[in-house]
Amino acid sequence: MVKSAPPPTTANRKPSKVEGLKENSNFLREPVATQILEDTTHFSEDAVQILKFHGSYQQDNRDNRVKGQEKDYQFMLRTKNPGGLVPPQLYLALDKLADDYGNHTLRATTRQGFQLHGILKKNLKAAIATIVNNLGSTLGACGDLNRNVMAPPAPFKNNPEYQYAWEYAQNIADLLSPQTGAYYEIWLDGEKAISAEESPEVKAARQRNGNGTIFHNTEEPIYGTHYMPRKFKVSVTVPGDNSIDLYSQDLTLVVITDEQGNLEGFNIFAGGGLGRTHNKEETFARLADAIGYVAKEDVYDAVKAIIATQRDYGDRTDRRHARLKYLIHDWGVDKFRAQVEEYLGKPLAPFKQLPEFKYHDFLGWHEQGDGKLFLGISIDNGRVKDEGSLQLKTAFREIVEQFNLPIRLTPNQNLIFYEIEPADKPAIQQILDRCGVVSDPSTIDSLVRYAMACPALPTCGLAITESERAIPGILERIRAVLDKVGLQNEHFVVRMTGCPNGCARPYMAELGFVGSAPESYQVWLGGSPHQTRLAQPYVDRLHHNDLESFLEPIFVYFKKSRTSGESFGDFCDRVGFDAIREFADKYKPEAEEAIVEPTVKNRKSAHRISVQDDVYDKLKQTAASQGKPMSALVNEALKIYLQME
Ligand code: SRM
Ligand code: SF4
Repeated sequence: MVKSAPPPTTANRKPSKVEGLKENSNFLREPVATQILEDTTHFSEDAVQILKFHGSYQQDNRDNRVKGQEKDYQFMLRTKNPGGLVPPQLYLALDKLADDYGNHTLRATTRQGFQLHGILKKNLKAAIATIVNNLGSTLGACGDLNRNVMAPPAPFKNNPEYQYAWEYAQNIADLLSPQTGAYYEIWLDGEKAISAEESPEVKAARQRNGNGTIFHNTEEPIYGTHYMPRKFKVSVTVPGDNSIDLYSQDLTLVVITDEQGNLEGFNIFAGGGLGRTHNKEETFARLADAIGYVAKEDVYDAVKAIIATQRDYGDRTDRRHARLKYLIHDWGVDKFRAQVEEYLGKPLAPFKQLPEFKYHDFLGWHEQGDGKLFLGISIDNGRVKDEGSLQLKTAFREIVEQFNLPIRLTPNQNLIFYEIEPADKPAIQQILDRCGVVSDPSTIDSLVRYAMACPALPTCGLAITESERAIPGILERIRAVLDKVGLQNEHFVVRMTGCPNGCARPYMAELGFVGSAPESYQVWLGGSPHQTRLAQPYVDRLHHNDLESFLEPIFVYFKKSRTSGESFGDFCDRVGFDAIREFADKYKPEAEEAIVEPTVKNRKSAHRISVQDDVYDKLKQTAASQGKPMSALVNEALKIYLQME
């Protein structure tokens, strides 16, 4: 085995444990190759770190934890789908795997991939082999390397910029794909699956040595023995389209074309990232900076130069300080650019002017520009399942089976079917209607439409609070408060995560909830409706029971003091937190129909109704479990009692 030289950043300091595991893994083979053969329910801690590079996380069902008993071990598998592309054959294979080995659901992710949850160790090999044999891959979906490359999911066939974004998302994914044979040896007994041919340009670029960007005589010319210091996230987009949340990425390329639509080159943004740790100021969410422009001929070398800069100078001693954002923060943009230019062997050109970036979700029926149609469907928090009258999983399977349609997953956990013959629209619509799936986005509550939540409990080992399971109730309650204060049609971007890692990008939301203690969230305000500004933390711990009393004054202030058409996030950013706090402190709810308080509490308002303590406690408990405000429950109950309905 040829090892690359130790990275310069670890020359005088102790590298983190994972660096040693990577070095000793023989390019991601061990200890996974040995332990997958063992008849056990789980891998060792060391193997788990290497398993991530193969696209799988060891988890346990946290709902089933029992003190003194072995955890209910299971595995999450994540697919890598550049630009969100899921061919029909792969979709059907994933749908079946979810039933055969998983928890009967598929989870569309915030980076345009799919996750399967609940797979047992004994079925892991069969599951990965099935994915690879059906045109998919999980290689590099997790781990310290380039993750899924994102691109706007809209299939605009008459807009060359969008086509270039897809093409380059795929090519950069290929360029930075790990080259080790470990994946095929372990999961496919050494058989290399048939996959789409790489572009010759990409192949040549991988081997080309630009001033030290690659290692020679090793299985991994770009990554070397130690791979990256940490995960690395890339997106490719078009001017004005922020569907991929570009400011949160390590690296974003923006397609620049001439007036005839011919590709000229790319603007480069770098240094975005969201993961942080509560109470550790040295960790923070950061927006990407504009770095420069590169002509299309040099784009692969520029990407390699950026990768080499982070690979060689990123912090390998402290994993909390290892992302590219910290390197750029510590160095400043100029020093970073200079190092990239050294690897590239030439200067980057100045950044080209861009229009304002806007968020698009592409939901509903649309023309795709060549006579065919595409259809974007909203999936609540990305969870594809059959439940009650909503048979989402069945609907998607039937559509793919009958019409053989390719899919693009969106960065907002939704899905787009495309290449639809107009003549097939009625039959597809019929399947959706029968399965209770909404295709007209205007009928979805916009709070729900633009919201996202990460999986959190019960699968995520890092979750502090609920997220995916809690957000439907939270959104209903936010809607109720908006209705109450007279903001009936208002909507804004709400995002929630069960911990500060930021998987549903809450720090870019107008209202972000970040799990901070059991049943409590840090609340972030002031992001923009198009995710171009970072929100800021407003309170550190809001117990979910206090949601209404917390939001009401802020919404009332927003209603009274907003400028015409101003969004909630823009308002919070403009007036500032001091003003919001001052208003909230002085706020007294206007005459309410019924506010229920325990008898011992204050009775100033003429409209308050007192109840006994035990009734109050029970009411509070029921309201929390049903995710409803107490006043709504009281109203419902009283109306029945008074025979008003
Ligand atoms: Fe994430 C770790 C889920 C997008 C930042 N993320 C995790 C793990 C694997 C938990 C773990 O390490 O044990 C979560 C698995 C939960 C589960 O039960 O499935 C997890 N992350 C997800 C997904 C599924 C959330 C979703 O709602 O869709 C997303 C999968 C994307 C994909 O297909 O590749 C996902 N994660 C993100 C994003 C958003 C993005 O990439 O656009 C971020 C913030 C952006 C960033 O990276 O800065 C994100 N995830 C993290 C971090 C913090 C990284 C950091 O720099 O500090 C962790 C923890 C870690 O790496 O140590 C993490
Ligand atoms: Fe888990 Fe935290 Fe990511 Fe949510 S944000 S999936 S709780 S790591």
